[in-house]
Amino acid sequence: MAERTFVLLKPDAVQRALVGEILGRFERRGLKVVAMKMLRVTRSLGETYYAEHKGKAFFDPLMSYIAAGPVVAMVLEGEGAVAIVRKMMGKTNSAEAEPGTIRGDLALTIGRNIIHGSDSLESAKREIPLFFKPDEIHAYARVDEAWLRE
Ligand code: D4T
Repeated sequence: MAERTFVLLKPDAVQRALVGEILGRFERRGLKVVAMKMLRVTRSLGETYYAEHKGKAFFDPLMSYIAAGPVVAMVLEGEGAVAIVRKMMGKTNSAEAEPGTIRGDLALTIGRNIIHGSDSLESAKREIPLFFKPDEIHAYARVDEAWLRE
């Protein structure tokens, strides 16, 4: 069954011009982009999004990092999308991420790990509405193929 996952390309991914590189990996794998936008994460959105980490030592640096510049948010669709994206990203701590993964190839530290992807279907269901209204998500099957062929 096709499922949807939430992916956020963090400010350093955008600033380092890695959006195309990362997006290309997901597209080549066969995942469909069904929603995408560039935005700034406000303090209030950041606190809601990372609510589970409030009170931890890394929370304030994490807030500054996520709000430091524009991010690219997206919803990816495909069979097993949640687990596949997590596997493609590699470990949260980029220093331990395997070569071949996004973090293992493109990032060095846990504090600048360039990307987020939902860790479960439940997380995806919580995160997607924080960033997208229902009418901003475009079911791939609804694309008018006749029009594209002309
Ligand atoms: P995100 O949410 O960025 O995809 O990360 P993960 O889902 O892989 O990991 P997480 O929730 O445990 O961490 C959220 C975010 O906080 C940063 N972080 C985390 C940090 O700077 N220092 C730390 O010790 C931890 C645990 C990195 C990711």
